[in-house]
Amino acid sequence: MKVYFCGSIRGGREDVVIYQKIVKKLQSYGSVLTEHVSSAELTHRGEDASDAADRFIHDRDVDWLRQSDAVVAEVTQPSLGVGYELGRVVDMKKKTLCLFRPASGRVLSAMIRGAHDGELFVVKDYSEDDMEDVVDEFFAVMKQT
Ligand code: 6K6
Repeated sequence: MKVYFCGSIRGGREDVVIYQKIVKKLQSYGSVLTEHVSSAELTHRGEDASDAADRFIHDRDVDWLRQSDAVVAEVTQPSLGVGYELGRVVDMKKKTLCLFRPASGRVLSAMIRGAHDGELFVVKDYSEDDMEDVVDEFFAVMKQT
């Protein structure tokens, strides 16, 4: 199983410790194509920006999205890149889980919350304490379908 994990990079790295915990959990289900998203060394600058490097990242990541069997996104920290990836995966009809922490005090974009269909695209409120249970439930349901 190939899992694509989405998390904010240039949108801000405040939640990187949570990304690490999610990626570790996802690795118990398969290979995580985007493990680097949880790297503590990667800053909000997302390495030095250049048009060529950004094109490479975009093309490689869209390719990985196509290859993935499931997509899991942490959507609490708003990120244009994560929003873009989610728009693309809706079109690709991939099984997708969006994880949002209401305790952050933020309100999730209607374009993500409103895309929830309970089957292919699932949006779940969670806390750090129940993250593992929410991920387990997602993959348990996925195996049944
Ligand atoms: C170089 C070496 C490691 O990372 C870099 C540069 N940046 C990116 N590398 C890989 N994926 C990226 C990079 N920048 C954005 N993404 C993708 O967009 C990831 O899959 C994230 O889920 C998402 C983050 O978007 P922003 O807008 O918050 O950066």
